[in-house]
Amino acid sequence: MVLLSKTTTEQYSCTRNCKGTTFASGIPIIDLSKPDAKNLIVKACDEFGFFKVINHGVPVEAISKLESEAIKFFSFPLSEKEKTGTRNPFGYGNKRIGQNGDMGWVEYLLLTTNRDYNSLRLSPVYGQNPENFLIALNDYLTAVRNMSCEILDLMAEGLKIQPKNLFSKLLMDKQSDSVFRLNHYPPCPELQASNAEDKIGFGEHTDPQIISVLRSNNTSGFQISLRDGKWISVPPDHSSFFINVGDSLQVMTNGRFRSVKHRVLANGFKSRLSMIFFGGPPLSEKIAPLPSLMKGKESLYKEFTWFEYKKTVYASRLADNRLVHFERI
Ligand code: GA4
Repeated sequence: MVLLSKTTTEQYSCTRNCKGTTFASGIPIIDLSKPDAKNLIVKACDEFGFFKVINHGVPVEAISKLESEAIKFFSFPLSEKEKTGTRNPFGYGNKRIGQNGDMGWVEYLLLTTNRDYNSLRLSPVYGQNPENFLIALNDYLTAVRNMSCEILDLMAEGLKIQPKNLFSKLLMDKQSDSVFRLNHYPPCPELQASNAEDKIGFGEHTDPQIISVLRSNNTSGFQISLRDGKWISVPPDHSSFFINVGDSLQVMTNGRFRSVKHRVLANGFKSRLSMIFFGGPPLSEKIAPLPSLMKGKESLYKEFTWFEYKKTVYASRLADNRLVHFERI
């Protein structure tokens, strides 16, 4: 049994599964319809950089339509999926993550969200009627972007930052450099043996952007790392969203909020499908600690543009700490 501090909404209760992974049945849960949401969001970001959102207002149909389009997409033969354009960085990818040698038990589709999907070749792989894929994608992204902005506004209010859209306006900007990712983790046959070791689906990393919004089907595998370095499994919940603080938000809060390290373990029997929206700022945006959050403390980071940070991100391996290059010594 691992003991954790009392969280925003409930006491973490942890059990160990047969492989010794700590399973947390309680993570901070934020009900967006409740008046105390803003304070609970701040508390969850202070403690974990991670929380689950319920009563989020994203229509169930928007989620299920995109999910079924994604299932159709991933069920095509590899050669067909590759015709949609291989990742560079956008497009279809299989096992290779990024450009620097990271591998995982995963296939994915990585897309820009600037509402111009010309980069996507409208191949029949996107379904009998490829337009349906784009409509589902657009509906989902609109709803999830709006929810992300609501969360960021509540966060700013909770932090007493003015104006309250200081974070959300970066995502609403036409030039916002946000990214969307569909990840499919097929069942991994190697894991079916009773003595099999864990296998990495998507290796440990932090997300570089401001905020990440994850939704998955009901297959487990997602884990977060606590401040003491222990990994805990997050029980899946297909009707909720999971929110991660990204590196840029860590910098803007001068290290107060933590960009949470996370990873996905492959499953021997069930497919996992996840959809992640990474809310990022425009390329020219300057990222630096907000003076109102410094309160006499020294700035921990040098100012950089999102463009500069992205260059560092794409030159790095998944598990690297990318912010060290921007820390003040
Ligand atoms: C992690 C978060 C997002 O999935 C992503 C990833 C990106 C990629 O898949 O191309 C990176 C990774 C992510 C960080 C380090 C580099 C770049 C893979 C990788 C090895 C789209 C992102 O923005 O950064």
